Amino acid sequence: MRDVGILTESPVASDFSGTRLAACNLCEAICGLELTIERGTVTSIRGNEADPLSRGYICPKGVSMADVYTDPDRLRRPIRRVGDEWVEMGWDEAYDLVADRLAATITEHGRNAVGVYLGNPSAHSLGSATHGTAFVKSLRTRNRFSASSVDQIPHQLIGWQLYGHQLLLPVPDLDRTSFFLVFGANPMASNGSLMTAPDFPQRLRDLKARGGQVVVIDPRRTETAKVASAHHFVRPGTDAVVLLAMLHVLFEEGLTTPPSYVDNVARVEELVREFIPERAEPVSGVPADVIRQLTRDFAAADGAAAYGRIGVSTHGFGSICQWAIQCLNLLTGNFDREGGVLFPEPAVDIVGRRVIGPGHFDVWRSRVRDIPEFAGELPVSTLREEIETPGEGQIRAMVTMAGNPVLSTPDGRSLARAFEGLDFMVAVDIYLNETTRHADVILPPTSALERDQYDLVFHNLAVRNTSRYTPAVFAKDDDQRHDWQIFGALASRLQKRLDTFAPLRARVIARARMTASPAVVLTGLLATGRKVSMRRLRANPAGVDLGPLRPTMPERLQTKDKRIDLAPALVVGDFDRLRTSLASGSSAGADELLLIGRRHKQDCNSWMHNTPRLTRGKPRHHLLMHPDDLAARGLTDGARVTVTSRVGSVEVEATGVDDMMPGVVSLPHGYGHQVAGTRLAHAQGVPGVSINDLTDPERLDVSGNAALNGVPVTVSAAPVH
Ligand SMILES: Nc1nc2c(c(=O)[nH]1)N[C@H]1C(S)=C(S)[C@@H](COP(=O)(O)OP(=O)(O)OC[C@H]3O[C@@H](n4cnc5c(=O)[nH]c(N)nc54)[C@H](O)[C@@H]3O)O[C@H]1N2
Ligand SMILES: Nc1nc2c(c(=O)[nH]1)N[C@H]1C(S)=C(S)[C@@H](COP(=O)(O)OP(=O)(O)OC[C@H]3O[C@@H](n4cnc5c(=O)[nH]c(N)nc54)[C@H](O)[C@@H]3O)O[C@H]1N2
Ligand code: SF4
Ligand SMILES: [Mo]
Repeated sequence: MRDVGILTESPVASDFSGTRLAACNLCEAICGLELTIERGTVTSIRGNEADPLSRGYICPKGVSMADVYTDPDRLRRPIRRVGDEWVEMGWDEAYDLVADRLAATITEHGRNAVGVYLGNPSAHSLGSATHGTAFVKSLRTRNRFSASSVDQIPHQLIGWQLYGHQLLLPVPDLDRTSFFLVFGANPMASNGSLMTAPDFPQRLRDLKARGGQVVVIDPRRTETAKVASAHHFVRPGTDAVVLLAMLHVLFEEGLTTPPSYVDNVARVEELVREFIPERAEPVSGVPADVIRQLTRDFAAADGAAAYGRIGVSTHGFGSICQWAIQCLNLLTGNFDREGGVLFPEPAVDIVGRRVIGPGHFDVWRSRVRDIPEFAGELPVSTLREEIETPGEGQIRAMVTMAGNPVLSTPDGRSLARAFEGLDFMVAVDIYLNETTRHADVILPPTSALERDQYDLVFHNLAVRNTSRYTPAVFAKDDDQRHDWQIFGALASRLQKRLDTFAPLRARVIARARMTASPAVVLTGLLATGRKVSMRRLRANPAGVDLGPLRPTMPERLQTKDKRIDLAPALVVGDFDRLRTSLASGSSAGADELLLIGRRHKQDCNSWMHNTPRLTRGKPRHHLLMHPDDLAARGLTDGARVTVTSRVGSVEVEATGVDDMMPGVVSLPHGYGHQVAGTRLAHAQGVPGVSINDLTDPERLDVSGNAALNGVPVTVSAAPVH
């Protein structure tokens, strides 16, 4: 037997040879990894066969975990901008500088003058979950933003409205379902989202081998569509009418079997009455008979799960779509049943224990555009104007944490300009990039292999109940800091400068909370859950299996009356906007195309482009369009084209593929690297443009989530330079 480090949880010594277990933090699949280390250097990474959830799976990104650890471009010590130069500085000096500047901003202009943006890797770090959120709270600003509002806010809003908590989200029972209906997700490339399902490809093969069906609704014939039983094109932004027509058919044909704890079914029947499939067809491009048959097949299946992700979340009617998907599952008896959709029961019940609050909506609004908050956050689409518009409450200092909003949020180019106008900006990030280069100070935390990991968020969304704690593989250098240490240090320094009159007891408690390590906090959380102890997790670093998903309803509902109101006012109220949009017809003009995004297996949002392992091979940055759309514009395959939206314009190569629905074009997000000078040198050489120089911050769902998909654009030959 090889030494897999069981019970030896201290980081490896510099001359260590053997294997160690770790967890991949690059996507929601949270795969368990086995690292082979020779004399302190990682020589190979593979999937850990003994992991009860990921069962040995690994994707190309997981293999590059060690590249992040060794990357000479990765920041390890704080840097500060002096003129056009970046100079290293000591941690205490950096903390003091940041605390002084933030405290001065708050003293002079008030709490809301500090804006915060949390990026995606925040959700993948234990320290960020235990300490980052507390730091953000301690700022007591209303100007909180995150990548959630370019992602899954509609899910959270609907989870809160229907089930009483923003993170009480049912997950497809992928391993037992016999009908998997997918709207706007491409798990073959993304490895699943709000559905932690490592080794999605094998799980899908198993599903089909059981005789199950997979049906994909997507404007592109994606990698997932290609292995599905059926695929139907849908015009971007129009899924709501397809879903509502499906609900219409359920009622029309008497196929509804809602659970006893659901109210207002009749109200839903009334709401969807006008949405006949024949009306959905011309709007969406999905034939009426397909909608009818799909509904019948779904209702007849012995265990069916409807699921929708980025394609129908980052959508003008994301909340109606996510609500309708819940209704499909609820009304066909597929909610809270094996083979349908179920709620995971994680070892740390972040929902029931209120580790994260249930949610609220419209308790305050954005200052400039009057847009409601959700769960304490404002839509990131409003960030630029909150920085640039003078007046009481204007953002004058920014804190970004593990995010790159210049590439990942609508009209990122203008956001970059706004950052330049700030009085002060600090970024907690491991790289100098398109966003962090606008900061005055960058505080780089340790990277994933240097810290302890437990997935507080994703065990709550997984297709099987498991629990896993992996201690840091490598020790950090003395002059490195973990993210939780950075948040703790900043919070305490700010408190000293600002809360001098707070009661001593309150200050002591706050300080104790921020100085306990994430592992200590986790030990306490696990103890309250009583499912698995820290001791057991430490003895089983591959993870502990807690079994398949089980029915938990209605006990687990977080609503006051333990019932589900199927027709919440917020959703019903949004139907008027939908009707108006339908009455005004297609948003695209004669010459216009609709732009959507895409993800590739080897991409990781806007980062990881400085590892050659992931960037070699066929270029992935091209604009994909249907060959007929190319020909109609006199363009040929590979031509350089200008793509223009209301917001901006980019030049990029176009490729003709009949995988695209005619009238629809696609660009991946996270490209368009532009950091001049040192570091990120490799990413700088990665071609491509940022799709978010075209997406429009004015296009929002009722939840405040950005409608990144379905942006009207024109495409023409690029001028010869
Ligand atoms: N048009 C379009 N835009 C999109 C999307 C789309 O589909 N289409 N998708 C959206 C979605 S779903 C998301 S989640 C967002 C992502 O948006 P963001 O979260 O803003 O962007 P990321 O590219 O994930 O940026 C990650 C940042 O974290 C840093 N980082 C990596 N690891 C760590 C760490 O351990 N600690 C710290 N402190 N920093 C770290 C990286 O250097 C990088 O700067 O993009 C969104 N934007
Ligand atoms: N390899 C890789 N994996 C990732 C990431 C990554 O960057 N790279 N990012 C991670 C993150 S942060 C997230 S949130 C998840 C996202 O996970 P997914 O949602 O599975 O990822 P996408 O590939 O964005 O899938 C969105 C799909 O929606 C389609 N679409 C666009 N517009 C519409 C529409 O109007 N209607 C319909 N029905 N479909 C539409 C697109 O063609 C695309 O196939 O992936 C995660 N995993
Ligand atoms: S699927 Fe996701 S978690 Fe698994 S190895 Fe790939 S990037 Fe990492
Ligand atoms: Mo995301």
